[in-house]
Amino acid sequence: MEYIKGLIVKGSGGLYDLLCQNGERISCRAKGAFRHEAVSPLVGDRVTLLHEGGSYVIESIEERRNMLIRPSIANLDRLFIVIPSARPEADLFTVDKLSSIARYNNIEVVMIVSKCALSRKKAMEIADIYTKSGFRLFVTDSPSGEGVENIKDYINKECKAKIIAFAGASGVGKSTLINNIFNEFSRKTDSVSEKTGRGRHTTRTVELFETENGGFIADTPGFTMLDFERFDFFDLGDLPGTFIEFERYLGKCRYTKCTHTKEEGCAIIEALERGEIAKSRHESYKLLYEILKRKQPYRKK
Ligand SMILES: Nc1nc2c(ncn2[C@@H]2O[C@H](COP(=O)(O)OP(=O)(O)O)[C@@H](O)[C@H]2O)c(=O)[nH]1
Ligand SMILES: [Mg+2]
Ligand SMILES: [Zn+2]
Repeated sequence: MEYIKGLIVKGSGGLYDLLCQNGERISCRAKGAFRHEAVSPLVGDRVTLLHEGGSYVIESIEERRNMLIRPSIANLDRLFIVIPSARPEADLFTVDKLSSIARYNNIEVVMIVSKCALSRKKAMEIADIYTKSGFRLFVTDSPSGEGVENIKDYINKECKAKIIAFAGASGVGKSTLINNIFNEFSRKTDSVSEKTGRGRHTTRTVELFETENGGFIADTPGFTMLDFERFDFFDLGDLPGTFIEFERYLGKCRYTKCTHTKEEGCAIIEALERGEIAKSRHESYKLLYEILKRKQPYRKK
């Protein structure tokens, strides 16, 4: 009997692929008891394996730093949200929603404006919104390779031994970008998009690929399925704190119960009027506010 530590890099149909500390890759199942405890191992989980009689079983899961339900992944350190300048048209509300969910889960968000050559004007507009809001941002174009080296440098330097994922609506260029950044993954990520059909992903499978600096990267099937009523989301009271650029104004409104949607003397609305907060971000905030207001109070995990 022997215990081994590993990281789940792939999982489907109850079968998991693990990368062990000694570099070995093992395929195995989880112990049956997980089913009764209503936990199931996720990609990104750090686990202990029991090796007995020639077979391996996942015995325990280390406490998670965070988890997202869709895309289904645990212990994410950084989320790259890909926003196209065109084709498909950027959906900033969904971007802001995902960024709030990530922030609530203590996942740092980096924005990537993709396909910038399709509309330089729109790319600049989007870049302005998110740099003003305090996000790290890259602008890329895959056909010409513009911006790709910058992201690669950033990942190599700032994401050592970290788990990172690319998210964004279907067709925004996630897989293409990942292939350009990490040539060594080309075959693997390509085969994923071939099987499922470009832009029409039906799979929810997430797989981690090892990067040069000991980190891991996940391509995801998009976030169109991210779902508000589910438990990866949060309560109304948590909402203002998930907008990083609101932080310096919070606590400065005239009313202590200010919702920052329409009140007189609201420090956030005043900042918006002075141009310090982007209009589209505040629009997303108001929409999220309305949705969360209607939602049943969230029961903590
Ligand atoms: N013009 C242009 N097309 C791109 C760019 N990146 C990806 N594409 C194309 O957009 C489509 C969707 O790309 P894909 O990487 O599969 O998107 P994903 O669904 O986000 O993974 C494909 O036809 C790509 O060739 C880009 O930077 N510029
Ligand atoms: Mg893809
Ligand atoms: Zn306010």
